[in-house]
Amino acid sequence: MMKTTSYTLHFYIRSISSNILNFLFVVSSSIQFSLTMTLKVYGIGFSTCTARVLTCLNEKEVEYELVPVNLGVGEHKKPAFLAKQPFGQIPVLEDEDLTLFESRAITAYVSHKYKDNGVDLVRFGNIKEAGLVSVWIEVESQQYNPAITPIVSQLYIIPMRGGSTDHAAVEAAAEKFGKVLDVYEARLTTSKYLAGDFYSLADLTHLPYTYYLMKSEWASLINSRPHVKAWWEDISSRPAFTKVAENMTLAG
Ligand code: GS8
Repeated sequence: MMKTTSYTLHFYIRSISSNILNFLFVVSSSIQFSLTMTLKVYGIGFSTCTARVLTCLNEKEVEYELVPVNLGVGEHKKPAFLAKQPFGQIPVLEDEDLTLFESRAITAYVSHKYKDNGVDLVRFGNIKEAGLVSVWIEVESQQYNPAITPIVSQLYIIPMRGGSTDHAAVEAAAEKFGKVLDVYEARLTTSKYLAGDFYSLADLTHLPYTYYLMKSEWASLINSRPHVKAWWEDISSRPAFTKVAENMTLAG
């Protein structure tokens, strides 16, 4: 009788301790899961290149923490930040032991790492479509961005830093940007989006600078080209971007 009671007690204690162990295992793995899963983006909501990264993370339905970098006090030029981004610019992405900078490279990484989440931004299943996505990502970086940046910079960034807009420079830049947009207009008469009839990283990467341009009188550059205008209205109304745009407060 004594022996049976002792066995039962022993079994009971073992089963409680194994339940506690299971519980602790579940708790510790979920803590570990959340610690390893949360990406950190160092940047600021109003920054165009930060907005590019955040929009991509939203499209891929990936959780992130935005770690503010105080540009006003030059935090991005201090050693702690330079250790992450040697050129002293935002954004930076930290994924566990990996540190990445250059917003377009970050969006490519996120699109590949989270292949099975959200929208397929780089067309994994189709090498030709993937090739066209790469082409238009390059076009943004090599043609569109250099042409639009001087306009946005003159209108918003220089005044934010206490300078004044050089309107002659804006007009000269607008003329050059118009020529780039003529190529876009022709392209967008043949497909709904830049790389084909599907939304991709190629479209996404254009969002932040164009958003600020559209807040200015130079929105007419986009609005006067019907296919570019329709494309803009489509891509800028995606929830992944409208959420980010709420913090893009550089332009009134
Ligand atoms: C450009 C980064 C950049 O210009 C990228 O990440 O795509 N090619 C890089 N960052 C700007 C903010 S962009 O909104 C920046 O950090 N400016 C502050 C500075 O240069 O001092």
